[in-house]
Amino acid sequence: MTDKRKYYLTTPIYYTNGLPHIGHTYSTIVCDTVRRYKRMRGYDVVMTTGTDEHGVNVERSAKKAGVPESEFVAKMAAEWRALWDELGVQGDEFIRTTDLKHAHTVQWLFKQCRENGFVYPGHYTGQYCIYDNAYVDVKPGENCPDCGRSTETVTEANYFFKLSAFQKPLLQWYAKHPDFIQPEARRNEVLSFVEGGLRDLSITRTTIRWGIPVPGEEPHVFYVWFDALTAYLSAVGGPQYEKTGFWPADVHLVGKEIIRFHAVYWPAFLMAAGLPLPKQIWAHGWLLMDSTKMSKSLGNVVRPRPIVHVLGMDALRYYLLRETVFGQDGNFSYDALVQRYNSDLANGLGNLASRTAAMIEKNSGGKIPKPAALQPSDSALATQAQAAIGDVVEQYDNLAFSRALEQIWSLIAATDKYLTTEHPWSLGESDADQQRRATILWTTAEVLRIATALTHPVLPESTTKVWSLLGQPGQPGSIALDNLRWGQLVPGTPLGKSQALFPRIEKAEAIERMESMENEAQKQPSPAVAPMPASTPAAIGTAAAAAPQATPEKIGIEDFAKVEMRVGQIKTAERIVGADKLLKLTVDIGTEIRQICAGIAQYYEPEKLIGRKVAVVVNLAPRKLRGVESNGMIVAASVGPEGRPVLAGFPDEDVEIGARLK
Ligand code: ME8
Repeated sequence: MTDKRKYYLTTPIYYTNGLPHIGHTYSTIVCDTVRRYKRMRGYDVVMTTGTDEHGVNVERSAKKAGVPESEFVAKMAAEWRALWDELGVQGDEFIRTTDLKHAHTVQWLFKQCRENGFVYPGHYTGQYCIYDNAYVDVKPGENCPDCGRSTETVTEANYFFKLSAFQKPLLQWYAKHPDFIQPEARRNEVLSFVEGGLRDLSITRTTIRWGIPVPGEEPHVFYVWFDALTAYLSAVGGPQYEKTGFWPADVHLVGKEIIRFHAVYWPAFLMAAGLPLPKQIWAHGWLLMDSTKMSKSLGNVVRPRPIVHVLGMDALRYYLLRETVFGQDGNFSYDALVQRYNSDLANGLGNLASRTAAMIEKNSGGKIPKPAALQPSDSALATQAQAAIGDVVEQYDNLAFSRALEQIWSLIAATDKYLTTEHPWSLGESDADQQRRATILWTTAEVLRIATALTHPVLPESTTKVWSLLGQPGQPGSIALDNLRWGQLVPGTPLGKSQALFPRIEKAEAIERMESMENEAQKQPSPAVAPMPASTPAAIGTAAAAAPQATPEKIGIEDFAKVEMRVGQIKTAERIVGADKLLKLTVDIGTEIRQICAGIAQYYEPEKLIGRKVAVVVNLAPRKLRGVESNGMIVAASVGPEGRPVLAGFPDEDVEIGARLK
């Protein structure tokens, strides 16, 4: 049992139809900084990030890459994860919307909303592009903005969420919780949106296949935001959220373009289900490139990897938090990045740390010296450092990162100035001089210790190095900020090994290296688009049987365990008019009778299949084949060059229907 205060914060879950750029990196680094800071304040913190993997765009991207959606999103999610590791992001939970526990949470939330009377069946009408298989946001008669082809007005069955019923409750909630939406400008924007009236929301689709099925209502799948937002709850226990104690979230941190979904839809879904609401939604500004929002669709993106490669992860973290006022838009430029790196990190923190260590090494045998009585100049610095502790804590609390860093850096600048004024290097060897030098060096090292602890949430890698250089035990992240005080640096502590911190770099050269890496990266196909091994099982129901491979891709047992295969018995079988390769089967899988289409019509007589036991993949997302719903897949070997299907079976024993194949 822990009696620590709990704190739960989230990044948006990012779409997997692209790779992360530094806009996404910004949100994630902010969250990671808050997470580290809150830990240092004694909270039991959970931070989640993750990937939003369903929907038409993923369906399309996977199709373009020529791979199944599941394979596509798995590769992309792995890339996102790897990148966060490289940036020192300590996410506690990486939630994917294709996780089973997430599907259960979405289905459960829907059930709660429905039972409480806030969900009803209806019809959605929109302009549909048959070529792209998606609704597009145009008027009747207009062409598809993506492919230019004509669109059709299509009406499909949907479930609707009664958002209109929540106008009053939401306005009351905002009034009672004035800090719910931050910053103020976004709050005003949301208020006027809600005051203008709310329309009910379509939350399922029957034209999309790649989504979480609505139980018992196939082919309905959940549509975008009902699925995505619920990830915040899935990450901390889903229906069992009370057990983890992390719901409601303390803050959902998002970019300003998705504030409405978070501050209107999400609280309405939660109210409808009778669940507690998050405490705050914080919408930050955008990183701009030449005054335009950096975004995948515009293609004006800068990726984090080249920056981390050339300047280190802390340089990017520092730049993003120092250069932009949190909440407002900020411009990105390589020039300003390298400028900050050289002036603040190499010449600022890095230089102070290495010269302090060198002076202690030389004058005090590598041990922290013992100070004598402080002079006014020492005390002035002590006062400034002590005040910085309280101020910086307050600024972190208000997510005012740039101000926090500004204050720490003015402490560093004051210390540089102090050293110049006191010039300990020109003191002699008399007792008084030695004592004075010891006092100056101790004071300098003490400022450095405090600045290091305060900067740790932003610069985890380099502050850990400075910490050990000062001979401090453990990690700066494990100290309690509430106990940080001036005067705790213990004389006699041996210094640790010195390590390179921020080597100065020539600006033009650094920019050239980063830009050329970025250009190279832009030319590469995304990992999910790169050629991948074809899938091997001769699956009937999929379009084509794959050729055998010389070296199939290895998977772990946990991957295999995701495929739920069971013994099924064919109950009925019939041909499908207009589809000469397909049979429509009904199959008993123990718990229910499923309708499954199988591409075996040219090789098996339907009537001879009745009663036959077959292996069935039961947890495959339902799909339509030639307009007929198929909910599962029959397993077969693919034989010969034409891929003749031979049903897998159980000739030796009368196996029980529903038995799992493992
Ligand atoms: O919207 N500047 O995902 P997404 C700052 N899946 N932040 C930026 C940015 C920029 N130029 N570009 C992106 C989605 N971001 C949904 C979210 S949440 C339940 C579902 C950041 O991949 C910012 O946090 O488009 C923004 O809100 C998010 O990335 C959008 O990521």
